[in-house]
Amino acid sequence: ASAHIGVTGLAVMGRNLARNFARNGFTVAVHNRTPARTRALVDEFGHEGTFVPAETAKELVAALQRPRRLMVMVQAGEATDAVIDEFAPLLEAGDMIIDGGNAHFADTRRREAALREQGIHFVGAGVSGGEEGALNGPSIMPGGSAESYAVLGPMFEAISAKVDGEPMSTHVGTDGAGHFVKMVHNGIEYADMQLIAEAYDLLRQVGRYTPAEIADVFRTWNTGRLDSYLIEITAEVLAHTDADTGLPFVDIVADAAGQKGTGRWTVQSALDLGSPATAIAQATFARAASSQEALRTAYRELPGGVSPDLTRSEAARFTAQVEQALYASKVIAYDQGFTMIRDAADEYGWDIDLGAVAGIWRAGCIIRAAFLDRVRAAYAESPALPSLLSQPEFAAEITAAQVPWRETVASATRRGIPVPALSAALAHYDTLRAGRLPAALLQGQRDYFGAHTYRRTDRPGSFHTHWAKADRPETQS
Ligand code: NBP
Repeated sequence: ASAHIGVTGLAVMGRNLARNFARNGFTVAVHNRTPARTRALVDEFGHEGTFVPAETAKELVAALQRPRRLMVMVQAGEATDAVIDEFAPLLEAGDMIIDGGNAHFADTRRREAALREQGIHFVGAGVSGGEEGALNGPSIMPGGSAESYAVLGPMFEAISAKVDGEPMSTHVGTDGAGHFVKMVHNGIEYADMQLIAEAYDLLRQVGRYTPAEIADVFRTWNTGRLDSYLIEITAEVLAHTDADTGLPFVDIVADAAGQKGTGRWTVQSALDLGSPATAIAQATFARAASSQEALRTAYRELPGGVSPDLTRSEAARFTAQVEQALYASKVIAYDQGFTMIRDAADEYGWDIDLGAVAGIWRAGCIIRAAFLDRVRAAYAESPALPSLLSQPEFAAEITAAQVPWRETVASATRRGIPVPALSAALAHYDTLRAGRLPAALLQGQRDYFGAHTYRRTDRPGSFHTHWAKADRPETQS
């Protein structure tokens, strides 16, 4: 047995990860349900490193050094369970199964608990960066036991993306923590993309800029605090012209957004945790709404607002406002994501270093952004920071952005331009900022119809008002 690691599942992700391991000097045993893929990998890329092709699960296991490390890169869901059921009986205590697919963290928790009974370490590892990241350096978010990270960490760190030599891999936390963090990464990605899309829409409809001009605006923004992969690719998409029609590419694409489910999972988890991830939720619903054809037809002719033309200098001023609104909303969306991770850590008993999470998102993943280095530093300085807005620098930026942020959302609303994520982020800010919320009235309503009781501001205890009685007496329970 000579292989440092085995990879089973050699579609785009598995094949590229196997090549990445091999290019970094690891001997990689490779296997796929359909053996043609295994042969194709070795034929095409065998020269890149040392591969040990295996036709069967038994052969793959026999090729692995102890403790055996087996990375599963198959379709998430039933396929992952089928592969685990096939391999687990061939492994022994101390061996490790790594699931690098996009599993739901609850499945990872279930699988980890079951395999732990057999002494097998099950490591749910979030792998971001798509096909390109898998090959050239992904951001890796592994969960599972600390013992498993002691063995796997150096291998993950070797193949991961780097920032100034620092690897984009860290032991996120136990059992499903890695897949949870990967899920939230994707939820934040949904919010970031939607916020950028809303900013584009405003520049187009209010500023009356062309897609090519907006591409230039994004290029400029990309040299400042918004510097990120998503802003960079947005500029490229907006600058692209459709070859068939000569029209801006963005104008010939059907405006119905797809989704593969990680945004939805994030929102479902946020609801379960009671974590107010509203910008992420609105971004997910915005995709859903865009695909509701019949509803859109039913609403289409209804009146909206008015959109007076701006002078060029007014448009330039508006553009600067939108940058402020986008940045402030982005800080809120990330803050919602980090809050969710903290809430989940409390719920599931994970010890998650939020600064380390921000750190491994600086490269190799879709939400990579210059701004994450400041998030990392903020949590490194105060690990218990309740919110990014508790940090003076972020608080000062949001304070400065406040008026233009409101102006942007107000302009959009007056004109009837939908800004669900920008306005949800602003509402989140105002909700948490408020000295007193109408939640007090909700408590009154709940007590009225359901005797749900309320707490008072002036003394401890739980109270109920007997609403049906004429004098509405209050009792303490
Ligand atoms: P797919 O998700 O398309 O899965 C294809 C692989 O799963 C093939 O190797 C296939 O084998 C294998 N497979 C299936 Br389907 N059912 C199986 C079964 N019952 N037993 C054994 N093998 C089975 O591949 P992918 O796009 O490379 O993604 C792999 C994982 O990585 C997924 O969980 C995905 O969500 C995740 N991921 C993907 C990306 C991305 O950009 N694509 C990014 C990040 C994470 P076969 O060749 O015999 O059909």
